[in-house]
Amino acid sequence: MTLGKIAELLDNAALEAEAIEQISKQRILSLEESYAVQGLSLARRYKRLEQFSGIKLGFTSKAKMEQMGVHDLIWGRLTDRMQYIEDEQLDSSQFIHPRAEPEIAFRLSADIDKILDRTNVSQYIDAVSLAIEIIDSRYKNFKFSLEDVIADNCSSAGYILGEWHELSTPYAKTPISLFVNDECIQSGNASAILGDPLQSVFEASRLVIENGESLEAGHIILAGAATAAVHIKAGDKIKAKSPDLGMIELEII
Ligand code: OOG
Ligand code: MG
Repeated sequence: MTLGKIAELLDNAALEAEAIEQISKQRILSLEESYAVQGLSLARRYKRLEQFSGIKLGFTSKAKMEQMGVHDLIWGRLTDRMQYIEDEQLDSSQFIHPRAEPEIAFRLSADIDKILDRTNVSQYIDAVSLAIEIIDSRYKNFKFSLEDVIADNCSSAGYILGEWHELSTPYAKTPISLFVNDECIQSGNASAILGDPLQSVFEASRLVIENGESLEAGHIILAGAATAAVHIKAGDKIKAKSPDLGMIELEII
């Protein structure tokens, strides 16, 4: 099976909301090949006029690593088509077995041209927000190897951003909880994300530079989930909350 064919299978699985067998059960992919498949499947989205909108990191918290049994940092690409706004309803029929997870998002104010660190980050990032990521593995039973999930664009399916706050907001240790139908299902802390979610920005800038991807002003970085993900279904009302970053609500139909 060629890398292009694998990209086509994964892209069609997402389009048709139909799960497929894990690629690793059919063909061994190296990490490099997995990222190449991801790039090829994104190229198919760009051809349909979806626009690159940023990158996401995955497995940046212990809660997520333990839930999914994968222990390496991964990164994927986001597009404008994946963004939902709060008043919009999320149509569950467009997904296979969607899950929601609470995250922190950062907004870029300048194009990334170097690896960021604490001394220069304020020249590149101007805002932070609470976010909900919708993940939806294209593999049956939401089961995958590291290589599988990378090829599948790290299960990226959707994201919702809360209100933007200045970078001086005390977000780094803010408590974050996720409610389904007003019941708190997950609670954690932003510091679960690599010790400080800003660390995800540094990692993202390194990955972007190393991989020749361009991350520009206006794009976003999703730092990774602070807690394990929860299943969502039609009829659910999802809410993420932080005392410092506010609240996001989303209705699933
Ligand atoms: C892979 C994506 C992981 C995160 O925030 O850790 C991720 C998955 O769990 O399906 O988005
Ligand atoms: Mg995530």
